[in-house]
Amino acid sequence: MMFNLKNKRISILGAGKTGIAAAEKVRALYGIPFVSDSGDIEENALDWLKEHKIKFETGGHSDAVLECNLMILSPGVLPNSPVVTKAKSSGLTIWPEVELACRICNGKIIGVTGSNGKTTTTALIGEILKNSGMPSFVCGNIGSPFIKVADEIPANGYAVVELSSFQLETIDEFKADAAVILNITPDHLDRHGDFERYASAKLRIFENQGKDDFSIVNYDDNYLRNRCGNLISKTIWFSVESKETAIHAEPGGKLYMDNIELMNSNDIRLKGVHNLSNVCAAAAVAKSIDISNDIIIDTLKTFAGVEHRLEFVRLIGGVSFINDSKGTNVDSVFWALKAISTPVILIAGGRDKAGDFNQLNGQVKEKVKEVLLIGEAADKIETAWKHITECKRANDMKEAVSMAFKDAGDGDTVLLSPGCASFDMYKNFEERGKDFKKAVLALN
Ligand code: UMA
Repeated sequence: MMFNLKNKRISILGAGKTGIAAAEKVRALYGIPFVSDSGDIEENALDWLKEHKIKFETGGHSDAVLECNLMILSPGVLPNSPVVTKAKSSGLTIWPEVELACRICNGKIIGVTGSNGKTTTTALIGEILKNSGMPSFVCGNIGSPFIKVADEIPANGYAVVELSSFQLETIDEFKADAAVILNITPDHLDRHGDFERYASAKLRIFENQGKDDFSIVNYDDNYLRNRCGNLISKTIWFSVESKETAIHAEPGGKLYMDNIELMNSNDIRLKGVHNLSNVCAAAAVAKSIDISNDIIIDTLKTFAGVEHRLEFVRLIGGVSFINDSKGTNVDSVFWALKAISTPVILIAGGRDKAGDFNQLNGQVKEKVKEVLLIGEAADKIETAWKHITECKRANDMKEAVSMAFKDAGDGDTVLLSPGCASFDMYKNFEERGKDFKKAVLALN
């Protein structure tokens, strides 16, 4: 039964996309929201709060947030921050936004997490569902909070939810009917402290599943293979390295489903081995909900990927420009470089998330002829790579793009794959990617 919000006082921490969407939903379902932000609230959101006479505070979380029946956390709020710790010790129920969304959702939930590829895979699953004619809503970390649509999903419909470790870390009974973990490599160590805690947050996606639910797991990821062998749910393994799994694909060969040949890997529009792995995961989800092979094949032939994820921008003077602004961790830079076969001029940097850039030394040495460094992490990255490739500094994106174009030769690729968060220079990675594209399109 749907969780009843009527007349409940709900404190919402954070007034970004998530917090405002949560406040809208609480209000629509007759609850009483109180929105609290440690910083400022954007003008539009502020206008909306005032228009609907919703109580709010800015510049810090006061004890007023404790006067509630339920506290909802935006993903950016640390679960061990003073205010949350205080709320916990006073016995309050504290949920992440996705927990509340799950409890007001009548439809089925497909949850997708992983360190890399989750946006592409979520979008691809959404596309397959759309093409199958099933009611479906793509949401979550991909950009539009789950809470926004949760109660609009019919019983025969699906929420396809991209889930981050931030969202999963504090779940209670959140359950996905089909849950995917694509891979786990170090990310967000600045927040989680260490890899084990980060990985454990991600693995919570399987925690509340029952024997009729599906867990879809990457067999090629050693860590996942070791940790996910004994899940209660029905596990579907996928692989691009082993033929042992029911769903597997060979780069340049075939994609197999239930060990039956589905199509040629080369006919899949998304390119790169990492994407082949994402495709296998999406196909496994589709299979778990009985979508026909024809729809899966047609979608894989046409789906071109998502903005800011290895997005081709322009070819000018023999130089290709690729926007991978969504590449916010070290591992995503690895996969971006792996997907490109030409010499690369790499634009990297931003706000560091305790990433280990030395891990890329082999690839950088082999492929990257020059690195243009931007943002706060410039010093750290330069220290890691100055002995293996040329490192230069740029003051902003426009300068980085123009320096890259000047230094690039015929057949080279200029790749923006920052390996860092964007928040030191931009509002988010989308703004960073758009700024890159603007600078590229202005070249002549
Ligand atoms: N804030 C507080 N108290 C705190 C911390 C922050 O009030 O202790 C306030 C800030 O002042 C700010 C607001 O919270 O006003 C921001 O909230 P938020 O950081 O949770 O961001 P949202 O705008 O709600 O966006 C979030 C996700 N952001 C993060 O996880 C940091 C978005 O993912 C997501 O698209 C959106 O919800 C919709 O679900 C972005 C992201 O960077 C893309 N995700 C990380 C990633 O992909 O690596 C996890």
